[in-house]
Amino acid sequence: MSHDKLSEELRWCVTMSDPGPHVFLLVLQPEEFTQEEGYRIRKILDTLSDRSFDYSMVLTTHEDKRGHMDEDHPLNQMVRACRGRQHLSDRTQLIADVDKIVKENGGDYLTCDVFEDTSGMVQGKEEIHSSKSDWILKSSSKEELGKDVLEQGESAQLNKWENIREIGLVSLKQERQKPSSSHEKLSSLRILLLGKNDDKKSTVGNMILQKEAFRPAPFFNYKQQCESASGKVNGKSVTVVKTPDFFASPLTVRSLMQEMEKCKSLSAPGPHGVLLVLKPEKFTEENRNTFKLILSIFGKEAFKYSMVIITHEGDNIPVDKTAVDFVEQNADTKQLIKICGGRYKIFDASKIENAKQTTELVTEIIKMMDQNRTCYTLYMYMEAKHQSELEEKNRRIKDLEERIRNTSQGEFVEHREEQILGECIRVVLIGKTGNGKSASANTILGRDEFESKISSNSTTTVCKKAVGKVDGRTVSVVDTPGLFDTTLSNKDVQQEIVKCVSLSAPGPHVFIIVLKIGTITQEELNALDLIEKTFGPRAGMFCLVLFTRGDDLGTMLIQDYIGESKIAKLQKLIRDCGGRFHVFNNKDNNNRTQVNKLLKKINEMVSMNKGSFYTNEMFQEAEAAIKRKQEAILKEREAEIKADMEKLKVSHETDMEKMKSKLEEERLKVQRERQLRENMLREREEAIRKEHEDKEKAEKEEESWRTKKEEDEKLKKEIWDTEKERWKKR
Ligand SMILES: Nc1nc2c(ncn2[C@@H]2O[C@H](COP(=O)(O)OP(=O)(O)OP(=O)(O)O)[C@@H](O)[C@H]2O)c(=O)[nH]1
Ligand SMILES: [Mg+2]
Repeated sequence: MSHDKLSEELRWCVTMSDPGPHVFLLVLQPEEFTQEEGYRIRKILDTLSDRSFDYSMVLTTHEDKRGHMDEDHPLNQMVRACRGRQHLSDRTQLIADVDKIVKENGGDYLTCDVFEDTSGMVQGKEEIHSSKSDWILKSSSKEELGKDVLEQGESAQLNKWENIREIGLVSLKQERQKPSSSHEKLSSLRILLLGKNDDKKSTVGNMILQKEAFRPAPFFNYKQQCESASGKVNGKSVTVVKTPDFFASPLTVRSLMQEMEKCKSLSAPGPHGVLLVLKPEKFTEENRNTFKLILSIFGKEAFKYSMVIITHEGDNIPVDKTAVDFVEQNADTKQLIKICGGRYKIFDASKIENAKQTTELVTEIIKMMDQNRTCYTLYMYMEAKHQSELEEKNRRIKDLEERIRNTSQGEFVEHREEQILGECIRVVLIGKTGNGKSASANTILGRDEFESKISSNSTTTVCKKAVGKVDGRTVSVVDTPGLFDTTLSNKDVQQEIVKCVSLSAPGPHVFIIVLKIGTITQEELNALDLIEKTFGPRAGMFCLVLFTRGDDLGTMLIQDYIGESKIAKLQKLIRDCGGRFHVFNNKDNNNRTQVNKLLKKINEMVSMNKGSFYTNEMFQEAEAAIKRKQEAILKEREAEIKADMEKLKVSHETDMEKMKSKLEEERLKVQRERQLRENMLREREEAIRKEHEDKEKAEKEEESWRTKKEEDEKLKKEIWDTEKERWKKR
């Protein structure tokens, strides 16, 4: 590991064990431990404190063979340096050993003043001493630590992050208690560069360090990671951390936060200045918001450590004037500068070697440090994180409180009337259109609350509730439309039922099924089925049948009317309703006896039900049962369809097979016939050819016979002529 890297790592470790470690565990492997490693460990521990070894213990992870080792073996030397403390890997004993060290040191731990730059230790002995002097002994008991944490309202169960925060709380207390000296802090100035343009950030970083420490990434190679470089400015150590281009990258807020945490660890324990590098002409509102987002991830405190760096190029333009003009004109930049406490600096990127610019910037950062009295620390980051979590929790609590308030207020409004009137009996009237539900509701209440009239259409179209007194008892009545008439869809019926059950919240004590004396149609009987199905099997205990048009009964008793009825479904319905029925003559609405008798029956039912009532859950249960039944029917139907399909398939396949074999037969027949025809044709051709050949042969023979005859004739003639000549010559 390079010196720079080692220094960086140490700084991070020191930050993580803030306010200071109680124990250093030197984890060593006996057989592989060399003299050189021993020197290195001593160097690191000496750098941290003169008394580091008082807090150290050797932990060997392998079997201890020290007994067989030479007295001067580097491991033995290290154990002696650690005041003879050595531990073999045994977890239970380890804690006891650590406790022993803490006790021996009187509960002290090692700490360092705001974790000054430890890079000095690798650069020269003088600096090692100055760094060493920063370390002081601090005392803290567990109780004190717990108190700090409790002051911040933390729970006892601290998770990993909360532990870091716990450390941070103590650290901040110390930071705040300590007067800050900018010159002390300048010995390790840490600067974080944020910005869209990698080129510009590199330029600014190089200008600060006065060397080519950063190289801008080629435009096609976007740099995803933070880079850090250190150097000396006016003899002081400066670390610059360049962040990646968070603006152009497709980073999510989460990965952006992770990357920012990495950047922060590179500038641990925290940057003294966060420089927002921007190019005047390219700065947009979107960029400003991204800057704000990044800074808000660091927390509100981060703005106190921020400064806007405006880069400008070209000697020919009076830089200051243009940039100042720009700042004046560009509202987005102006706003960003404002939230950064009005701090901004204009850098001429074309004058990279101009040390004056760097000195001025460093002076500005020192000024900022003097104002802040500390650097931006891990604590602040954790605090910001914690704060935003707290705000989110508070917001959620407020939301919940609001909802609870609204709900209880709503219920209060709904039940206020009932509460004023006292204990309430909740009634819902259901039944076919025109059966007299509204008229019965009016009779119960003793006033014309609901519209009731003869009509071919539904008079009542929506559920409505009214409250009144019956025989000194409060009764809330919900009138409903003809829910079980065939005109409404199942979904509409269900919605209306939920509504009417909710209207009589927390649930109706009784459903009054309203029927009228007279002919009961098939449609009405179907509706009765539907009522039973819809409300579920448990609804019967909350139901009562009310007959209207009692005036039509004349002298007949309702019991006789029911007894004489040949409609089995009606009998069943009354049975299912626990034998509860009643009759109203709504034309005689001043007759309170009929109402009081009804209420008596209802009261008996309520006491039998021990005051329980029908709830939406029961309805949902019934609904679910119906759904299950429907699904079962559907499944059955599906199975039937499947079986039918299967049958069809089989018969189709058989048909197909038959068809196929028939087709094959046909094909073979055709093939055979064709073959036959072809054979016949071939034979015929053969015969013709033969005939033709015979004819040709005969012709040829005739020709040859003719030729031979002619030749014979000719020969005969020649012989004759020759003979004739001879005869003449004789
Ligand atoms: N004679 C007589 N008529 C009644 C009785 N009850 C209701 N009626 C009449 O029947 C008709 C319908 O009554 P409603 O109360 O509107 O019936 P409903 O069930 O509310 O009807 P919808 O609101 O359409 O569902 C009205 O003309 C009432 O006057 C009764 O007991 N006797
Ligand atoms: Mg009505």
